[in-house]
Amino acid sequence: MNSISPTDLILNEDGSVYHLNLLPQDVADTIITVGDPDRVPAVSRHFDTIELKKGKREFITHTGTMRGKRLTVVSTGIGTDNIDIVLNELDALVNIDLNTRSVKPSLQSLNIIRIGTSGGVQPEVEVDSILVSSAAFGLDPLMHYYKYDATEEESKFRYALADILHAAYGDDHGIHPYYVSAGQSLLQKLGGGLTQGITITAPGFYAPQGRQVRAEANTAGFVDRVQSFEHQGHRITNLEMETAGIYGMARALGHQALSFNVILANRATNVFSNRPGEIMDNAIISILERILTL
Ligand code: R1P
Repeated sequence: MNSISPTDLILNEDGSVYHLNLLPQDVADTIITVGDPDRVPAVSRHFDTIELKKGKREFITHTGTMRGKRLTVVSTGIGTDNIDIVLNELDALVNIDLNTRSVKPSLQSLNIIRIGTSGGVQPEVEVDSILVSSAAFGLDPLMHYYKYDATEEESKFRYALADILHAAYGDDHGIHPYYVSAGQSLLQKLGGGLTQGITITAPGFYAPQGRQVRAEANTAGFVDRVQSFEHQGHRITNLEMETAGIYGMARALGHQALSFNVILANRATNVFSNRPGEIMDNAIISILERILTL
């Protein structure tokens, strides 16, 4: 049995994983991820009991039960660099024996469900609606650092967008998309009746999502280009900063992942929600109801 070194998998003095500050018994097998640490109590206040509250940096975790189902909600902060940490450490909690530092003989698959916020790119993606990501393009680099199985179909999507972006911005721009589908069993069980679409995960909020404020963006026409992308009848619906990393790491580690996105802005119509807090609170309730059916 190979032992994972203390610098490859760092543990705190109490044996908890380095950034999440959690022990194996602290997490449920259904895990809700949110970007904003303040969204953790907004989710856990619907639990009937809360057994645990822990945190470190932007990674706040509450575990409890809701109608008999044990749930963990953890904040990831912003970006797929944090997703690298959260998904690896959640996996270590269930699939590595932290005493012997060896991979367990029988691996556990977690359900990882994101409740996030996002901007629509198609005019018909309604502000204040909930969209579920059937798949995601990552324009961030995370999954280029991991080996994972992509289907032939996924590779075709990847190169279809790569061709468009490289033609627009040049090969040395640094945009190298990857493409990963949602966990199919979670999508089927939880995604019914909601708008489904392809999400773009960007490595930043401003120019990497085609925004122009004061620093001159090198991404002119970005929203128009992703809006007009179409492959086999599928279109890009929204932009955010975590979903592709979650889908990719879940694939690499053998977990099921699904991302719900509350659409707070529409980039095509330049509309921003005038009641984002209330919309998120309502979305949390309706997504929790779906999760309880698992
Ligand atoms: C940017 O404001 C943040 O909001 C979106 C983006 O993905 C990014 O993390 O999601 P969250 O509201 O879940 O953080």
